[in-house]
Amino acid sequence: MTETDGSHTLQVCVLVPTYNERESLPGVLSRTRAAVPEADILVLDDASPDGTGEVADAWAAGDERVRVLHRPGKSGLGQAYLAGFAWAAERGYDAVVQMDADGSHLPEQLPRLLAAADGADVVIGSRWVPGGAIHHWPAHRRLLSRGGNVYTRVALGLPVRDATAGFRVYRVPALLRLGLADVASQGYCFQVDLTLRAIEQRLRVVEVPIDFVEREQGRSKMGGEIVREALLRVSLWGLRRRGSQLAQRLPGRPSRAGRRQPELLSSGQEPAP
Ligand SMILES: Nc1nc2c(ncn2[C@@H]2O[C@H](COP(=O)(O)OP(=O)(O)O)[C@@H](O)[C@H]2O)c(=O)[nH]1
Ligand SMILES: [Mg+2]
Repeated sequence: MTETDGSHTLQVCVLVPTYNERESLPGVLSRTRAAVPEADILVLDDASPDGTGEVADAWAAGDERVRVLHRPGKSGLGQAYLAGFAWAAERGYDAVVQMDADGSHLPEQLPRLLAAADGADVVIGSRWVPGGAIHHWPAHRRLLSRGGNVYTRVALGLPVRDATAGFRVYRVPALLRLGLADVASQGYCFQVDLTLRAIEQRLRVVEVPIDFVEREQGRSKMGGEIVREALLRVSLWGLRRRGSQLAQRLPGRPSRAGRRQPELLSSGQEPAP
């Protein structure tokens, strides 16, 4: 995407993962085209039984900026995004956007996220920073998101308020430094995994407030299994991080150069020599 309004000049590909989103997808595509007309869109469909892939193909036939990657079957949000990242990197995009297909992420707020990407490697559209909001979520989902983020922040020592957020921008060269080949996480955990990797690589991570709106059509694909995966993996990563921090403080062990306190890690400073 080459914007001429001065806000940013990035070639952008918006990645939209879909599984059974045939009612929601057309609205999201048309709103995205209106909000960021110069961006390309890649729909990542996992052979949705409801025919979402065909709906996407019909759109792509009438709009050369919309493309569809058909994947053979449901293999989770994380794997779909990894395929999308590889697709965009091969084609030389400067930045990729992660955006849900169910309308929860407002395409109208994309320009705000992209503007922030001018000075950052990772932009997280955050529900849990001042100005961020969640609309039409029942109390139990709010609690799950809030509790999950507080736990993640404490367990991992991350300087991020909404590590599970799925509305993001990544600069592609920065993304390629995250060692994506061994990412195995799936649902919310995928977002936490990449946040942790970004912080550990000392990428410039910023959070921008967004309005998250509960879907009006279709059903959520995230269930108890996805929550359990996140809890288990985050706990293991937390133990690993705490363990390695402790090991560095033991007498006789020189502290490893380049390791800094988590609070400083998203400042965008260059790693210590
Ligand atoms: N390609 C693909 N997309 C998925 C998969 N699971 C979920 N999605 C998409 O990921 C986005 C977020 O999922 P959703 O069910 O809305 O999660 P929730 O917002 O946390 O309830 C939606 O666009 C889904 O269609 C999957 O296995 N494969
Ligand atoms: Mg959703």
